[in-house]
Amino acid sequence: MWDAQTQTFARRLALRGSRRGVLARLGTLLVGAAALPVLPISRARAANSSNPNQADATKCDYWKYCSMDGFLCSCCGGSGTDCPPGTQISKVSWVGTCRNGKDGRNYLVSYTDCCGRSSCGACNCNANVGERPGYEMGIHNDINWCIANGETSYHCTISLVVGVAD
Ligand code: ABN
Repeated sequence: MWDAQTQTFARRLALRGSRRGVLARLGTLLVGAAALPVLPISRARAANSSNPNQADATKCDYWKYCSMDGFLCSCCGGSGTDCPPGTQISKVSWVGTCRNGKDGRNYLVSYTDCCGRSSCGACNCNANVGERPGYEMGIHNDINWCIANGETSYHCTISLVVGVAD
């Protein structure tokens, strides 16, 4: 049954065009399918786990972590807003817009990596709301921004509410 169906399909395909044409279309299909998982749009939309009503800085679903990508400094000897001792704040930040369930408003939040010590490894948080690829630098989080510093090793990430967004 499977053989018969495959045979019929192959015959129809052969009748419709040249072998080269069929191979070209098949190639396009394969390349397209392989590219799908790396398309930035599918990755950016992948996660929206933040909870507008969560306000615990050690929890990844804290409302202001909606564009976070990294280890939470509040789990690494620092706080939600301060780098841990022995680390330096990165010269480059990225921003996101997150909704605070307390007043229902959207806030501009900046995220900054803390540098100079090896990876903290605790409370990994990857939320990514509104995140875009590197060519939109200010909203790209999936990179070690400590590369802008003398001390390039990445430890953890902090975040600050910058202001009301709407
Ligand atoms: N901006 C946070 C980060 C650091 C290292 C690697 C990926 C993401």
